[in-house]
Amino acid sequence: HRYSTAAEVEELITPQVSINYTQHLINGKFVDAASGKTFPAYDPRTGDVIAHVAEGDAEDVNRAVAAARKAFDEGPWPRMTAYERSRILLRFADLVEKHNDEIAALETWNNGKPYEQAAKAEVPMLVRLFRYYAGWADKIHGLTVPADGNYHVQTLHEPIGVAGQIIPWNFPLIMFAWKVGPALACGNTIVLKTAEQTPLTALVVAKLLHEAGLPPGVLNIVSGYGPTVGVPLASHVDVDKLAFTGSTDTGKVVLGLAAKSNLKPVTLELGGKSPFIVCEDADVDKAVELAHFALFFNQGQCCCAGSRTFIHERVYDEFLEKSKKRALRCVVGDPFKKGVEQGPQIDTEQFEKILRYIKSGIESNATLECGGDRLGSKGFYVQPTVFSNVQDDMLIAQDEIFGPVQTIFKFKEIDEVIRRANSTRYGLAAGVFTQNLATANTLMRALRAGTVWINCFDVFDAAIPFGGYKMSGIGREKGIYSLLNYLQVKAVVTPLKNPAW
Ligand code: TXE
Repeated sequence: HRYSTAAEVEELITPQVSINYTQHLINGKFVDAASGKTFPAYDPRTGDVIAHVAEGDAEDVNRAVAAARKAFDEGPWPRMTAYERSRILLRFADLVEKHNDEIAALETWNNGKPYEQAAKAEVPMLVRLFRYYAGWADKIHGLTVPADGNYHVQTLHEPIGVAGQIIPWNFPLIMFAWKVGPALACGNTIVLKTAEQTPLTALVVAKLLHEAGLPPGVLNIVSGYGPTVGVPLASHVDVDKLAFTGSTDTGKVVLGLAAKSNLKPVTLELGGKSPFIVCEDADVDKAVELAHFALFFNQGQCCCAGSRTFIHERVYDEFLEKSKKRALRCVVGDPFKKGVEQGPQIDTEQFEKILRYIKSGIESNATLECGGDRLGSKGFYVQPTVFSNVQDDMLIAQDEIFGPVQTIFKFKEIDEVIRRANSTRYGLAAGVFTQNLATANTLMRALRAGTVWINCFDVFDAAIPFGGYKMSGIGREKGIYSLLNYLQVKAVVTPLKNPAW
């Protein structure tokens, strides 16, 4: 496989990037961990340590929650005018835009995603999302309700309180935006736990939020591991709402912790095994390109990756041949270089997990069309891999691999592919490739998934809701739907003195 070298791809003029923030952010200040401990952050290109970051535990979570509680109970944030909150979010978006390239470079350094994607997609998506929710801040309001009896009835939409938010490492900035944007627009305060693999960029953008005017204590960030920071946060009785994105197994754990502590409502965005269905009438070249993107984008580390590629038997052979060629053309290499499509996986754990699934695919007699091994001897690079002849009961057909491994299935009938696409514990997304309106209409209704992309994939506008059916999660993020996660509805009933009026 092609491993890009400096000679093959044009060198990027990498923006100067330095790591200025490694401490927790509590009550508007950067502070060391209570224990004084730190943990390493890595460069996935090499596995080298690039920073030592404050390592949180229950004491840091307590301090952060106390700050968030005070900022919520005593203000000014929830009591500020909605317009003023909106203006702070807009100023923040402008500041991020100004620092776009440095933030993107830090994201690439710590996460391994291609710099061009970080700079042109991830950071701009954060900006767009904050502008979107800034637009909502002063449009959140209750209703006047025509109830029976002589009463004036209204609803107040109030912020829910202190939000605990736990995010993963695959899109550190987008996950930050999806969680923090709507929570702030509604007037909540936050304790955020970033993923231990990617603690750095959230601290930089949080600093900018404060520069934009966010009062201290409104957004607190505690870095560290799941068992030592995530567990005390999910269990905290002063946290009023929990939002989590990550694996289904950990989602079950945090839901249990929320139930056992104070029954805080929980939204979960979990794993997936999304079908990508190419019908017999599809333009094969376009379908190949889109199916490739649906799976390989972000090193295959997407919860909604189109990871079960179902191909109609009439186009199967041609699709397979072209998909294999496409995977072999994929340029893998240093994510800071221009033209690189795939960087390293996030860490050694994910890297080894992917190689184990590839081995399992080979052992279960799926046909390895290309790839199948690590790439190079340094860092966490995996060859773009394609399996054909995949059967529904194979492990690689059922589990989330979360890497650059495309699995291709053959189907004959629409009813059959609907049944097979739905026979998974997940239900996050689905892709449908057809030019036939009736087929598209049938599939969009029949597929049990939170998003159905028709003749497109991974379209993530701020206004489009995202979330899962079944074990892919509870609730929706983005759009108007996310606001509901961060609001309480209060019914207010007043007797009418003069019912005639
Ligand atoms: O996930 P975890 P990991 C899937 C993907 C991946 C697998 C494992 O298949 O291979 O999950 O990845 C915090 N209490 N996804 O181990 O553990 C953790 O510190 C509270 C899908 O990274 O779920 C991090 O901040 N929190 C996914 C966050 O949970 C805990 C994105 C996610 O980590 C905790 C990432 C605990 N007991 C992985 N244990 C998606 N939906 O996009 C861990 N955490």
